[in-house]
Amino acid sequence: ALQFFMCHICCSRLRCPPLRLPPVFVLLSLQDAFEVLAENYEFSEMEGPCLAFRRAASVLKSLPSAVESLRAAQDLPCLGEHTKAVMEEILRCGRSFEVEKILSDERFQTLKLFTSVFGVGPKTAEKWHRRGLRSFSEVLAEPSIHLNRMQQSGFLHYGDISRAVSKAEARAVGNIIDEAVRAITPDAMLTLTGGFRRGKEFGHDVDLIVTAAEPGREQNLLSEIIDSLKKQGILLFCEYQASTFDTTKLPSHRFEAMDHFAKCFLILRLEGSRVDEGLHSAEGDSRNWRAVRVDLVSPPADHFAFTLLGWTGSRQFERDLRRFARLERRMLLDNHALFDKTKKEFLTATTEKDIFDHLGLEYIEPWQRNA
Ligand code: TTP
Ligand code: MN
Ligand code: MN
Ligand code: MN
Repeated sequence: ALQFFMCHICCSRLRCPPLRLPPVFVLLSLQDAFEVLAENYEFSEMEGPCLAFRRAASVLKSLPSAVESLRAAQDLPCLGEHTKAVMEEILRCGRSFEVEKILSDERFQTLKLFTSVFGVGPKTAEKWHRRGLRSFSEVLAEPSIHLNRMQQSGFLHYGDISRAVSKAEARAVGNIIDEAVRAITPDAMLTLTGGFRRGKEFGHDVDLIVTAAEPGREQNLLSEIIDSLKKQGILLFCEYQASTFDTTKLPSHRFEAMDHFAKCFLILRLEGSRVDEGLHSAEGDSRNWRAVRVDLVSPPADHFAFTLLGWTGSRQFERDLRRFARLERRMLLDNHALFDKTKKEFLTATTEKDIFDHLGLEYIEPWQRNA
């Protein structure tokens, strides 16, 4: 039987499944309010307003201090009418009727709960909700629902993988993969990317890039790493996606488009990382390990810089950078390449700095990319 427990207090408030309590509201920050609105639009597949609120949250984040007056709010860029109205309401009364309505909305709460499971996206969550399902136990007890492998692992390791990963745990995972890589070939290179490269203390997973010294030599690398992890008995889940990369294809316009380099989504068993589970602890649970989500991507060496820039994130930073490239420079940028539409040619890069140079931008340090 699948076992799971709910955790409401580990990682960031908005990432966690909502508390099923009567709607008693703590004072919301503007940023949190915008995130709730964005997520609600995402659940309704309304990309325009969703991105508008994400951008608004990002603008607030970039400010040296919190916006506390309507006057300060008036001068901010990138804010539409709707955003301004919500902002005004919160600055005036300390709360927003619209946001509170969403937070206490049964559909929003259920979709948030379901999408907190690894492998469950908005579409699946919506489908389960439409069938009248409201809790994990109802989903798991429903005979007509077929969970795919990823979702099964998502439920099985729910407690562990919804708990934040610390920097020390990310380092430990990095060391395990690094050892596996060095046993396979001496000339491969492992690079930590994602939120931890941006200097974050906690993350929801560990993102790593593995490349060989020469283009083409990376081909079997991921499969061999996976084999090694399997032999060590620490591979709890693996979805491997072979490369579909085509050097002649133009970079994608759409940010959420598929990544073409070989990659895998893993759940690893990390030994010696027992977290004090406190009240959440199941009776008699004294294991000395936790499950950790790991993403591995393996580009050919000559495309490494684009992958590093693309996977370092944040998502909002990547969106903004690609938008800037397209609108200000007539260039297409994605995780694989940079194409100059005026010159009609691909621009090469061996470092991230080369890419910023092509875009006519000063180098932006990873810790400055937390948009
Ligand atoms: P995430 O790991 O989702 O996010 P994060 O590391 O910034 O934050 P967290 O601490 O919550 O893990 O994604 C990191 C970057 O990887 C993000 O900018 C998008 C990119 N990415 C792709 O480009 N393609 C993919 O298939 C995946 C899974 C991620
Ligand atoms: Mn959590
Ligand atoms: Mn990450
Ligand atoms: Mn990731």
